[in-house]
Formats: sequence, structure tokens, C-alpha cells
Amino acid sequence: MKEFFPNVPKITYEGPNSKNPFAFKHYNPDEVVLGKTMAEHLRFAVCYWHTFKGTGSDPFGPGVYIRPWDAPSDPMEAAEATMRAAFEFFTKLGVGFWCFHDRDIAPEADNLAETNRRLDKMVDLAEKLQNDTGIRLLWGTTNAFSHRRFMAGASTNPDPAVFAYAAAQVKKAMEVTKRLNGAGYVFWGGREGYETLLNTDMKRELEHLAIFLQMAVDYKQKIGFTGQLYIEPKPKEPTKHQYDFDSATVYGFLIKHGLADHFKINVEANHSTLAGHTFHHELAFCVANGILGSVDANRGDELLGWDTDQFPTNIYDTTLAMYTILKGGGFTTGGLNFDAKVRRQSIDVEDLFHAHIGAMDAFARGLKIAARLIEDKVLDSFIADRYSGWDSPLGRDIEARRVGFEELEKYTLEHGEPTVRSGRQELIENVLNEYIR
Ligand code: XUL
Ligand code: CO
Repeated sequence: MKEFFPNVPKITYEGPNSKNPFAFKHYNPDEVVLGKTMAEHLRFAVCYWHTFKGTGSDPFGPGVYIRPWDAPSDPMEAAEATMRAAFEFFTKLGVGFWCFHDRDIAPEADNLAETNRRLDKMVDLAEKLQNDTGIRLLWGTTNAFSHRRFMAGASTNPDPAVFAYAAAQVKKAMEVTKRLNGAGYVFWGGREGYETLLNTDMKRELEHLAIFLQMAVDYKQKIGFTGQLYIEPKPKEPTKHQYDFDSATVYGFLIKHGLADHFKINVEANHSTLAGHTFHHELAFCVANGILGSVDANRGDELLGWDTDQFPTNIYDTTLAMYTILKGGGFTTGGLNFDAKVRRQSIDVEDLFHAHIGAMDAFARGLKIAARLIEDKVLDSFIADRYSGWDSPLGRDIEARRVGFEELEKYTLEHGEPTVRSGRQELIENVLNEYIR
């Protein structure tokens, strides 16, 4: 069997003093942290689209990577080589999961029936390789945004025939995700948004989006797919305005349309920052509302306003992310999917390993620091103290909804001016930095 990464050994944990670039310095899969192994906490997944289908193209130039798995000129032979390369990569890296779009693993043909036959053929191979390696599918999804038929959206397209095409595609993608035992299925609203309101019936498009999602819920139940459905918010790009703007917008939309019990959120770090939030904010909002499902772990660039999809390296961010995820009870069906791509100049296949090793180590450090913050109740103590007034008779009466404006006016007239207190932000930041080592 052809080896695609002959220069890369199986990546193992060598500890923080190791200088070996092909070793983990912090991610030790079997090490137990807060009662679970690091592998169980972090549930790392490699994404197929950037890692194996990415070409390094940008708006100023075509692809620059020359990949050994692209060598066969027949598209199905290339698809098979790509999948074999992918499973060699997952195994050498030591991740437990992968994620894909339907069109990543099998090239589209001239008609849907033939496209589906190709997909089935590649799913046969994926099923075999999953069984051989023990690697599992974190989630599947549909690419209903690249083909020209989807230029004005999929479920929010002005043409119902495009809505129908997208439905047929999602139906098939859900079936193959079920077949591969996927723990989840993601809806990212590719081009579900608008370029200009001058040609857009927003009310109707939003209604169509809700109808589409309800159809997906119904079909999921019909075929007995037990994986979790996720929506992945993004505020812009490719459209000027994406309907799934951020977690709060999506949550409100789901509640309005009676869909909230069926979906959780797949939070992407770079999408959070594009929405004008921190990654931490989006995770905290989801935890506060019990809708955190999974994470697309990447980062943007502070100076660039688009989705650069870089690999996560910032320990401060991974610490606060893991802290919030742990406080929310940790992952169940979800995990950390590296929806990230190496830079255009990183043309060697070894760069794909360096990128993932660094990202996994960054999250492993974040996990360990977060565990210590939780064990020592660092932020909990500050927060408990800051809100302690709510444990007084007044606070309890308000939270139990026993009092209204009249009682509170009476209280204020009797007690006068409240005593104001420092928020102690700088102190907490200093304490936090002491933990980030
Ligand atoms: C696009 C993006 C997607 C989704 C899956 O910004 O994040 O790759 O994660 O369709
Ligand atoms: Co994503």
C-alpha cells in the first residue's frame, strides 16, 4: 500500500522538554484530567476539506500545493487516493475523529443519481477504513454552496427547484452520515444570506430556511439517525449578511420556529470574531443556554476582516475555551474539529502535521490550565463573591419572583443608596496570567 507521509512517524507524547517537531509536548491522550482522559475531553477531529482538498488558492492566484494523492488524473481514483492518505494522516496523528462534506470525498458527476453512486462508492471505502483504524466520524455535512446552482443560496434560494436540489443533497448526506455512525450532522448556511436587500424577500427566505430545517428534523427521525444536529453560525462571508449570524441569532430563530429541541450550536472561533464577539463569548452564550454542541477550532487574524481559518495557537484563547467547555459539562457528541488550513506558503505535507500537532498541544495546555482554574475555584470564587448579594433575602425574593416594582421601591426608600464595589478586573487578569504557564 502506498504511503503518503513517508517522512512522518506515528506522533507520540514526549513531554514538554522534547525538541522533536513530530511529537506532542503537552497532548498526552491517556493522561487523566478531572476524571477523564485528555483524548475523551478534547475529541480532536481533522477536517477533510482544508487538510486534503485545500489547494492554497487565494483571490490572487490558483492552487500551489502539489499533493501525492492528487496524482491520478481519473477523479474517482484521485478520490480514493485522497481518502487513503486521509486515514494514514488521522492514524499517524492519533486523532479519534474526522469530518467531511459530501463533495469533499466524492467528486460531483453530471447528474445527481451518478453523483450519489460515486458518493456511495467512497462511503464504502470510508466505512472500511473506519473499521480498520477505529477512527470515527464526528460529523458529516453538505456542500450546498460551491456549485453555481447555489450562487443565490440553497434553502433560501429564490427558486424552489434549488431548494429541492439542496433537500435531495442533504437527504443523501444524512443517510451516509448515519451509515458511517456519525456522532453529528452540521448545517453551515453556506450562502444562506443576501448580497443586497434590493432583490431579497428576507421574510420569505427566513421562512424557507425554517421549513428546510424542519424537513431535516423529520427525515432524521424517519431514518432513525440518532446523531446530534448542529447549526454553525457565521455573520458574513460569502454573503454580505448571513442569516445564521451568531449563536444568539440562531437560538432566537430556532425558538421562534419550534426547532430549539432539535439543534445545538457548532461554534467556530473565527466566525465568532467576525461577528464582533470573542470565541469565549460564543461558547459562554451556548453554555448559558444549554446549546453548546461542538467546536470548529481555529483562529482569525486581528488585522484581517475575513475568515483566515488559521490553526489555533493562542494559549489564552484555548484556556478560556476549555474552561467554558468544562464548566458546561464537556463534550458529549461534539468535539474539537480543526476547521483550519495551513498558509499558502506551507506547501509540504509535513506542514499539515506541524499545524495539527501545534493546535492539539495548544488545546491540551488550555485543558490542563482550565482544570487547575476549576480545581482551585479561581474564577468561581471571584464570581460567587461578586454575586453574593443575590443570596440575601432581597436577592432571593427577586429571583423567586416574589416581589415587584412596588416592594422594590419600598426597599430602596428604606435602605437608600447601594454600596458600590470594585469589579477587580485587573486583579483577576493577573491571577489568570499566573495560571497560564
Ligand atoms: C465555512 C465553514 C465551513 C463549515 C462546514 O466558513 O466553517 O467549513 O464548517 O461547512
Ligand atoms: Co467551520
